[in-house]
Amino acid sequence: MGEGVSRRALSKSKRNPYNKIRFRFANIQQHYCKSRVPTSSPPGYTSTDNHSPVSPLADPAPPKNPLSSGLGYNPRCLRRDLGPYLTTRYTTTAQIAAEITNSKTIGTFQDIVQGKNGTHGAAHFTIGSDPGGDFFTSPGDPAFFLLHAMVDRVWYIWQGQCLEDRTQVIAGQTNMFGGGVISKLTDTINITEVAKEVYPMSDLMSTVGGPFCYVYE
Ligand SMILES: [Cu+2]
Repeated sequence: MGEGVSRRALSKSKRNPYNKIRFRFANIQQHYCKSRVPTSSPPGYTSTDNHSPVSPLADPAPPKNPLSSGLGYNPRCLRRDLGPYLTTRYTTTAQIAAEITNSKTIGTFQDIVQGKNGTHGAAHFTIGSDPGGDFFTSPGDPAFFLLHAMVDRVWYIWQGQCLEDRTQVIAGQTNMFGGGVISKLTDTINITEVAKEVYPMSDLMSTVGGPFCYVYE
């Protein structure tokens, strides 16, 4: 969805189930983009991305970051480029159910969910734009956290098909894109600035074990 889309144009497609969401985001854009650099936010919303880009895909491209690391101060309006193309193909209930029921091992499950036509990537590219479309800085868009809560929920449902066999299992390598060595449950997770605790993977496999205590209903 481009920035110039009017509410009236959006309201025409009444059958589109994404209408509600699109209205919401259109409102956010209209609110925040009145001034070039918003300086305050209504309660509950984050309006700006203050750092990045690192590897932008947005068109038009966001302004270049003053630091090569992408961590320099670079405030600008958050943008989204919502559209139904990917969601109607790759994040439907039927597709998610198939990802769960067709995956007998954690390796297959994560390869499908995170693969080319999987729900994870499709959800990211549905948000897209800036910073959501930047592989390295997509958490700068608050919608990132809703998206990943859904990925967590899908994993939770997959585990629930056989808790004994599917809770303490991981697959893949220690680096992205197959680099590093095979991951083990004794490998530790250290997210430095975000949380000071360091946990072995085995503590993080269950939503009701280790430091967690939540369920999806
Ligand atoms: Cu993601």
